[in-house]
Amino acid sequence: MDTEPTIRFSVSLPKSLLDALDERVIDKGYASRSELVRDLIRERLIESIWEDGETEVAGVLTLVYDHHDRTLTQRILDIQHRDYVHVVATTHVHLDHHNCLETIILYGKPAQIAHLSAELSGLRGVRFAKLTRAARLDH
Ligand code: NI
Repeated sequence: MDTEPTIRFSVSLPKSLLDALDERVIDKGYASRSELVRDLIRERLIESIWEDGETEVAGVLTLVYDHHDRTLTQRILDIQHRDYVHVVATTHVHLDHHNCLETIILYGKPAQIAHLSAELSGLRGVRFAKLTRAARLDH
């Protein structure tokens, strides 16, 4: 990675907002305000890339589901095979005798990823589902 110059700039905030920021710096274990602000800006950039809808993005879908429901396992597999162009990788963990945890890394246009993710998340027998939005960042 090439070393880009870091620019300092000042920001005016109401005191209470700055206090809330500092609280978050401490709670989350950040080394400095700058680190936290950089992360917040990147989060917002990723959100705008997703909202824009034109650029390909990545998503990580986490599912926890009932291992004993064999038709569910089959439906999860069928959907991924049908939409294989958007499925980059899958990791399956047998959490215990009853629960499977699966992370599915998805890649494509935001609408495609959101649709596929909603389809998998909405299957009967899925006990937990969460999509983490990610994207390529140049900064
Ligand atoms: Ni399993």
